[in-house]
Amino acid sequence: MCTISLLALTACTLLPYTLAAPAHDNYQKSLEAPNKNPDDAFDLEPTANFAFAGITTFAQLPQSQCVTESGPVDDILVLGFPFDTATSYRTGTRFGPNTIRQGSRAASLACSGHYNHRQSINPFVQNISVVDCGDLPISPFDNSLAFARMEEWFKRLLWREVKSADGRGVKSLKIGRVHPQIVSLGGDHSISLPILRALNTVYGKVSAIHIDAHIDTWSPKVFAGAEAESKQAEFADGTPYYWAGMEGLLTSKNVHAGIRSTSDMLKRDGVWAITDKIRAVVPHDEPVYVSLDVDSLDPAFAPGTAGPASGGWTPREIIQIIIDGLKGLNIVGVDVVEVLPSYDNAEITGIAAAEFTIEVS
Ligand SMILES: [Mn+2]
Repeated sequence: MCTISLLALTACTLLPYTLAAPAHDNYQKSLEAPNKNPDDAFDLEPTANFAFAGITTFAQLPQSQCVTESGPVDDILVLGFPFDTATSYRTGTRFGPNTIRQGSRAASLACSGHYNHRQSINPFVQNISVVDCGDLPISPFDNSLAFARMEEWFKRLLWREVKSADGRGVKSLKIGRVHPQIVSLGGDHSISLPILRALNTVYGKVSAIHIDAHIDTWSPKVFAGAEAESKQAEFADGTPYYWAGMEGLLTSKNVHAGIRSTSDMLKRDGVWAITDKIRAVVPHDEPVYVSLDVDSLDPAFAPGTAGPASGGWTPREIIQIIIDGLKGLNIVGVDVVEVLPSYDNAEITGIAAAEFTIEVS
């Protein structure tokens, strides 16, 4: 009988082949290739397993020294922000960009060489050029210097001419020319502020879709303390959207999603109610910025993050919200932040963050 154990099942399944198959059939090729001319080279055509070969860039994209080179840039630029000195709790998100890159190795394989089955597109071959620009050089010693430099680097990339003749980047109605779309990998969440300051020079006010466990609009007087006696202490991972609002970088049509106090809405009304709400608030034809903090996930799905909060979403829910909630919006910039590898067992958070980055880009 073949139902007693897996071992017995395997033995019974293999037995007929063992008896019926000729000694040298073509069912599987042997690495030794005994009938092959020994002078022939091995077949070295790329296979699916090549996802795990070579140097790690995001989704195995070509790497470009965008920051130091001059001339036109590609349509979409993946850019790392190894910065975590504005973190209020766990430190170490400066290593987040490379964790997301590592997580993307499996993601690119799952997408069959970048083909995205969920959205039925291959974002990397649709006449759009995408490169991994590596990480920005950011000071870990002086946050005011770091913020100024993040803004300036971002601005310089944003204002570079786009390579493709038909301008597949993001068109600014305000400026009337095409700019690259920059996908930022964090880093703690404070990086959103210099990015939004830089985007403001091209797009003016943008509407933010901020997906996070926390509001990140804390009053600096509360977050840093009323007696902080340091202006710089008011710029932290819990205050970027407070400052973005106060500095006039945002429209009045913004969304927080994933905040723990709204988890009941997901349970009560489901993912579709949240996507409907996002689409009802955010304008469809005006510039939108998407900021995705991985702590919006439950710590079960994102142990590697700086500010974990229980009772969060699943990756499946966030992916669905990205696909259906953001469809057709005029997205001018994206960040995926707060990945912290030292707490990230089995690359759980890095893989989820990579998947989000692919879906949202
Ligand atoms: Mn956050």
